[in-house]
Amino acid sequence: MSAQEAIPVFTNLNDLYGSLGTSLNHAERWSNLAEEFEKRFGKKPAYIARAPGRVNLIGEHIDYALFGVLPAAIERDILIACAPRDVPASSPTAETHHAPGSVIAENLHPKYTRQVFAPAPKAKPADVDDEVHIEGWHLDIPQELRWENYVKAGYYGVLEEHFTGPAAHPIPVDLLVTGSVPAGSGLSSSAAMVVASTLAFLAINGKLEGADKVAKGGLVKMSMENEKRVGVNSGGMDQAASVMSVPSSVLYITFYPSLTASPHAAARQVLLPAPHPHANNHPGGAVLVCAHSLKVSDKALTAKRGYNLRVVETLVGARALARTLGVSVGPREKITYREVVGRLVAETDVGKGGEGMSVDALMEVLARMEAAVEQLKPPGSTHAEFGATMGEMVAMSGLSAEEFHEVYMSWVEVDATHFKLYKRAKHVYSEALRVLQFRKLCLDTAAAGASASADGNLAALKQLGELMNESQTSCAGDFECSCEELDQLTQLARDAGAYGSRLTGAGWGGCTVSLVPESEVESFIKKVSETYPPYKGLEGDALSEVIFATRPSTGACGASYFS
Ligand code: NG1
Repeated sequence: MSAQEAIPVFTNLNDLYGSLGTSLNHAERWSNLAEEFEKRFGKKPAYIARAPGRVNLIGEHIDYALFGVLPAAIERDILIACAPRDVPASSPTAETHHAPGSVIAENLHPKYTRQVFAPAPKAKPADVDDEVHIEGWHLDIPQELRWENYVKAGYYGVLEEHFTGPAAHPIPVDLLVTGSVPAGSGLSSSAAMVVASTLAFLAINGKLEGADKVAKGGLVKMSMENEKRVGVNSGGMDQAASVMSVPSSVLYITFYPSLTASPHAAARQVLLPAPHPHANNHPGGAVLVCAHSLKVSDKALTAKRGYNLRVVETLVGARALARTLGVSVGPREKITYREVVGRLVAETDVGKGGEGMSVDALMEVLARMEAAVEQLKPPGSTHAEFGATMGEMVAMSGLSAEEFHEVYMSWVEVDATHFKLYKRAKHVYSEALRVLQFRKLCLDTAAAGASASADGNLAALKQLGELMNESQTSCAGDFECSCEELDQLTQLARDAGAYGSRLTGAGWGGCTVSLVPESEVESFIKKVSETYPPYKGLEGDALSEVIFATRPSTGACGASYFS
């Protein structure tokens, strides 16, 4: 894929979802959204922005250490129907919904109420003469969790990037949101919301056309920045997967030395994601099954002790490790674990548009890191479990307390007395290696033509499953981002016949992903639903809401109105 590619616009659902069967499942949602929009706003939507959630096969909590990951977009998505609102010239602009760039945002889900808001231009600096020069925008995004925060987060970036300077007036917008990605499930509903919102505001303001149009790479970058406005210092995997994915393919995303996302054809050949759980045209393939633990994990609310704390532990650990390995780090630089190994082996062409070291070289140096991270263990074994105190961590960083707080603590809030640098590093390096082993297994198996031989394919699938299981163990033990429910559900999935099963996404609740023999999907789902206690009593649609086979889908796109 190229970051320069334009965001596609579809005019029919078959092209969008890649198959007739799948598009039929979605057709009703789309037409219902368009009809409701017309009912509520008195006009047809001019554009429908779509952004999918994603499932991550392997590579958890390593995107912000700049290591590659292997996610795929899922069919479940967020849709935002929108249209410009005509504001009569004579209308009083004191009314919020008549102000420039004002938004009326509605949600098809009745629990999310209608919101009306308008961005306020920031005062122009005293030395700028221009009467209409806009320096920046203010859009109130409260700390508390509110659905429209995600809409505002997407809008904010569009305002800041495209509507500053002279006479920059965003147009008033009406929008209606609907979504099928379960919230707090680790399937990236938040990233899908932010990508869809960013896309909707770009489209409605004409920023997806012309010579300066925002392309896929630009949308990923804007969405990553925008998501930071709603609470977490996200690593970029979700936004990249939501924007760059192509149907029926796992995506290999790298973040260093630059963002690249390549559809992983070999993974497709080996895993053979099925268009439909009943499809049996490829014996020996496997399907991804997502299962919700029904423990809701709210990353934004628990960020101080969860996600953001892990980001800090991971970044400080990288600096501390660099020091013990004699790798140079700038005084205020937030070096990442990926950069540490790059400098360790004197990676040369980085920063000059080069691709950095080869995958083989990276695998080789990652294998050496298992021993190297031992140096991050604070003295004393109990200590190793509990981690370093703030004082010890500052000392390990080699910075003064003041510098340390400025570089590592000023941009994020954390709530902890001990920081487990060793355990987090152990997870990050081993997980980064597992991603590359997973990728290599797919490539080797496909190259050997083993996907045609049942034995070869089965052996590969078992090994892929084993890597997923190891990832779960590492997430639970070293990164401590699993929970009882996820541990139980992944075990039950293996007992029910999955090759491998692990949490997907940030963890602490949310979904698992299991690699399941294609021919056994139905019996697998049945067994898990009978043995996982929170699924007791669920059947029909209620059951398929929480456990479902999924097929990698296309990335973010727009659609003109469908009848
Ligand atoms: P979830 O919580 O599943 O959307 C989060 C981060 C990812 C990545 C994973 C862990 C956001 C938007 N996403 O995913 O970037 O770090 O955790 O692998 O914060």
